[in-house]
Amino acid sequence: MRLSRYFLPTLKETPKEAEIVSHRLMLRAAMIKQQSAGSYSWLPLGYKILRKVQNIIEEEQNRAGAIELLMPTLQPAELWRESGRYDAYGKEMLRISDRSGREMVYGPTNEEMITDIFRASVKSYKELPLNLYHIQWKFRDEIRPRFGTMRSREFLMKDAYSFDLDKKTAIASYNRMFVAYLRTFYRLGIPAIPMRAETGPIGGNLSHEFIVLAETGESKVYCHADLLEKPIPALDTDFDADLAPIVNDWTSLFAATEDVVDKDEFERQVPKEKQIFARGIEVGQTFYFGDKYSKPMGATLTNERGEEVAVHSGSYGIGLTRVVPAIIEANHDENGIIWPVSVAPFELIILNLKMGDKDCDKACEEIYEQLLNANIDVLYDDSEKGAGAKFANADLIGIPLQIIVGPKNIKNNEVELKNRKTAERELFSLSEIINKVVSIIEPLRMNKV
Ligand code: 5CA
Repeated sequence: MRLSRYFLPTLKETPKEAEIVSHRLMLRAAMIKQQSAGSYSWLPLGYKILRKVQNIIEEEQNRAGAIELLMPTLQPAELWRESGRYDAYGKEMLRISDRSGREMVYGPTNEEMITDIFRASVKSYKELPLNLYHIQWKFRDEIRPRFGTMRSREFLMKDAYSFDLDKKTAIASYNRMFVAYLRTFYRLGIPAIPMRAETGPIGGNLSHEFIVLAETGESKVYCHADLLEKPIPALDTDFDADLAPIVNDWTSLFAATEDVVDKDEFERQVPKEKQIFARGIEVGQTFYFGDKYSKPMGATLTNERGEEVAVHSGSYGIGLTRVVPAIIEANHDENGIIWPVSVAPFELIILNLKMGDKDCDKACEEIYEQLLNANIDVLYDDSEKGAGAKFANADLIGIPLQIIVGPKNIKNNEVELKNRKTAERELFSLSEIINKVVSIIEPLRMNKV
């Protein structure tokens, strides 16, 4: 992409309304624009990141055996009456009626609708286990939408729903999502710690919130410091095997949100030097709620003994539009964002420090072509701005690698390669630079697991 043909209306001034760094940087880097309270447009740069986040989530959901579908945003109120949540959900649910007075809701979550899909077509226990997920916009009329897309009213969520014959197999499904989440958040550049959590309006009695430690987080959490060092399940993890050992390993160390924890118990169980009492961002949550929806909605199956039983379910959410600011909270400095390569909107930016200089222009065009051919996601800053403005802009939008092409170095057929994270700069000849870039970027795409 050439910057001169892109749409990137970055801001010089820091917007006053933004209270936390990720919100400020998302506005300044022209990733989002507020449209009304808690509702945002995703501008091209932000949308490109959101799509990369979505791809990683899909890859890991699919790897764990979940199957993607797509349900509508508007749902009939009858479904919510069947489960009993139409009245219970309260003011957070946006209620609408159509031209014939039919009551609808803008889905805050999809337990009811997925249970309806399940009961319409699954009849035999032999079709289980089944895990269906979608990535769709949700609406919750939050009292205090704030921090940009971190807590918004309209937000993009991945929600998966598992169906099993009994509690034992349902826990195995829960474990598959638990392990998939460890891998997903690691690849997104925000290793998240699973913590025992309150179940709220979703229900059930087994739940974990996946928390990224950050000072600006809204959750208060207690956890054991060794959880920060735990290895992430590897790429070759067999999702058909028993994953309980991995889950037990993670859950054997103390980790819980303030809502469910007894502080004395924490202080008794965790040695003083290992105690972490901190703030965190909840990027995902997993629930096992048994037959809470299947029973009232009649989602039953005949088991091996010919008995009719309500199916056991869980649901598993990730807020994509919250993940993006969470990545920024964990990856930035005073100059701007530092994207992990796995989600970077572009992997590399070419800075032409002197547009109109024949040698600079020629070198930039050649590098740009060669990088495209090498499958590097590259942005070429071919704007007429001065060198200082280009440096500041590249640092602000956080592209992991910069190739700096200036009139002095190009006389020796050399360009500079700058690493956004370490700020290291090194000179390379035009003949070396492409291979060098490929060798740096390729291993980082998967984020090592
Ligand atoms: N049905 C279940 C799991 S699919 C569910 O809705 N869980 S949830 O309420 O915990 O939401 C799942 C995730 O969506 C949260 O972990 C969070 O990452 C995200 N989320 C929830 N509310 C908001 C919000 N107002 N703004 C941004 N993201 C949100």
